[in-house]
Amino acid sequence: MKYRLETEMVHGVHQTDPHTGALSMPIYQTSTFVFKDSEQGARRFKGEESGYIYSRLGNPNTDVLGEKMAKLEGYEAGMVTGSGMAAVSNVIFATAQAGDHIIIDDTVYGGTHYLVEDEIRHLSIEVSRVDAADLNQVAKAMQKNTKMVLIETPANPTLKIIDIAGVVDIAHQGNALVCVDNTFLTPCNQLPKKYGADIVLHSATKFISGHGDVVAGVVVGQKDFIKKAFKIATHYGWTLAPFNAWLLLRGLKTMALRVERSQENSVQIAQWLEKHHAIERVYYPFLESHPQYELARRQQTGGGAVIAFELKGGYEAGKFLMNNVKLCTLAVSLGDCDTLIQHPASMTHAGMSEEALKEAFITPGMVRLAVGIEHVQDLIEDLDQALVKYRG
Ligand code: LCS
Repeated sequence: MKYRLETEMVHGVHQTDPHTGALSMPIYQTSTFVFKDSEQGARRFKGEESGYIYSRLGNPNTDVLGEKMAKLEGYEAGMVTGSGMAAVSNVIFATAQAGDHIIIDDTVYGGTHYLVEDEIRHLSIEVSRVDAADLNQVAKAMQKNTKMVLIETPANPTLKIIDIAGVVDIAHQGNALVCVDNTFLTPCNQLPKKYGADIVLHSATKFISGHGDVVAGVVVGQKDFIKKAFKIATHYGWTLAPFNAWLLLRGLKTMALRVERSQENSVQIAQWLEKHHAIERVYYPFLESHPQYELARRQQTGGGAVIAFELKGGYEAGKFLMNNVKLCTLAVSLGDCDTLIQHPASMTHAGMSEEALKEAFITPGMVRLAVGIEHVQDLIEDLDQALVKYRG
């Protein structure tokens, strides 16, 4: 029986302990698993018998989390990694080798940008950076050896929206796979599979954890692809610890509620910011002023819980705001219960060149607010007291 997403997030894949009946899955905090005899060990290594061997090669907590995420995103299989960046690396390594070509949107999390620019290019994997919101640019960048197109939508930190179905159409004509980083929206708000995406990845550090206490990643896709990606992850050692997987399984149970609350807060804050005299511009997908509002409404079921904005006083005013909020916390990351505020140009995206920042429309004055689940009025009052104090 297939239930609605909110129910699947609570129940989903079976986690009750068959030995004790414990409702909450035990934490299999073990590095290795005991064999009955040498023959069994040999059979497991040969793949003739299913069963656990060693936690880098598989562990009940990490396996269940991968399976659950695959189910939620609507794919055949899933796996987890030690960080969101390990998930991005994993997808690139599983799709492209030296001599191949990948396309990546020009607005992505800083870490993803650095990975591609500082590491992947040196492995003789060709990379084209394009504005994938303009489908002509994707079509133009396609080459015979293009293996994968990687996009974030909404993009970090500008909230640019990319037409997933449009990108898939172009990529598939050239036999390239499309990977969507769905960190900002989660399956609660966007199912890239519906639009034909081949692979979905997450920084599970964000909404899946929800409590700011784990760094982790998720990759889901077709069985064969995940098998290949998993092999690579075990070789490179991108494994997630069992306890971290357990925390994420717990996080998933409340994800729908947290996402709902934080995005209700976000809508109200975005609308309030838009009317504030100190604010120049607000970027939030479900504001009618967002340049891709129609696309966001079509592709997403919610606007998410990240808002970017620019102050009339520019960078100085933004710095003042970040140093004078009392409830919003000055920290990077997003998707937590706590509202976090940060400055992309000097923090999450600080290592990008001036030119790359310009291409991505990450302006020096842009501030990013990752909205949490606090009472919205407290958040608005906190932002207001800091905004009105500024005397530029
Ligand atoms: N993908 C997206 C969209 C992200 O926002 C991040 C991290 C990653 C991948 C990498 O995940 P990690 O390895 O950190 O789990 N984004 C961060 C951010 O915006 N602030 O701090 C980290």
